[in-house]
Amino acid sequence: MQEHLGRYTVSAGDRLVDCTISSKLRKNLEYPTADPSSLRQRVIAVREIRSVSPAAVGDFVAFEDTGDGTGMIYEVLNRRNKLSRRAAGRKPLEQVLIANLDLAVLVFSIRQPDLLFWLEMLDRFLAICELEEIPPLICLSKTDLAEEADWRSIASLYERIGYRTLSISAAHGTGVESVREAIRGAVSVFMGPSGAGKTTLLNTLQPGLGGRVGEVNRATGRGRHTTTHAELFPLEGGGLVGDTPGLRELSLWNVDADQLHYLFLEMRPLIGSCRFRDCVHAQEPDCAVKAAVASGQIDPRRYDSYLRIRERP
Ligand SMILES: Nc1nc2c(ncn2[C@@H]2O[C@H](COP(=O)(O)OP(=O)(O)OP(=O)(O)O)[C@@H](O)[C@H]2O)c(=O)[nH]1
Ligand SMILES: [Mg+2]
Ligand SMILES: [Zn+2]
Repeated sequence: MQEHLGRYTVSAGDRLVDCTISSKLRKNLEYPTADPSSLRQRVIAVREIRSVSPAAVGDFVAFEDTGDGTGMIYEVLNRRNKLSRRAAGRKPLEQVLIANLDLAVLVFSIRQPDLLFWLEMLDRFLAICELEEIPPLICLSKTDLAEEADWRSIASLYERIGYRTLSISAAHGTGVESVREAIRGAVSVFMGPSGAGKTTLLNTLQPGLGGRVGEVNRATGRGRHTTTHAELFPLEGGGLVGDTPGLRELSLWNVDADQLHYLFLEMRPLIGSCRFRDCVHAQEPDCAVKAAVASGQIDPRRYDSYLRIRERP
């Protein structure tokens, strides 16, 4: 059997150590107690992102240091939070995309690819951020390709819910300074669909921060997954920031369908006001959430996302 052993770059003070992971860790997700004398450092890169691994970018780990630039991770310390998804494939496996975040920068382009196709993914990201208590920052990108009227209503919708939303154009440099301020001093990661402009925005913020920039396929309007692995880079002025490969889909991991309404901020105040105490706001009569959709207090598209995520997390 072929196995992909992940390679991890661990930042230890001013050194980078190329680590493998102990077979014990790979097989056993229960971690032993930390040896107090061990080095506790953060993983800053995962080379093999497709493999579902016990360690993720952003993790603090303990590792055996051979002193020659290599080592072996034997423990992953408790995570403050994590962005994960259900790994592709039939087995229900968790794939942690990144751990211990201060901020998730959700980059969605207004055009190329079109925002409307990806709003459900944005809602999925926001639900995960609520679950993990990671503050999200929504960046609507490529404003140079659209009229303000095309995206203003979507920006205001998310702002009304309570999400900070920036509209930016890396091409014209608009809004870039606000992003720079938002991520300064924080550990953050840029996520979103392929081709949304994550890498371009990172390179605009600080040359070399992002990797290679891809061409969006003009025919399909889709990106080509130019960025292939997640990695954190130090920011001038403090903090770490990571680029990630664009996602095609985002399956929620570990979300109880009956609790999903808590992850939609605008639904929270209505929970408990429906006729049935266990109302999931789908088929039930006298549902406060559905009434709010009908009256325009809750956006019908957000409600749609809620129903779709309930059906297929
Ligand atoms: N017009 C315009 N094009 C942009 C802007 N930002 C990025 N692009 C273009 O969009 C395409 C994709 O950009 P990338 O930065 O590679 O996108 P990405 O989100 O990193 O994509 P993946 O790495 O595949 O996830 C490139 O052709 C960029 O030149 C922008 O602000 N305006
Ligand atoms: Mg990229
Ligand atoms: Zn209800």
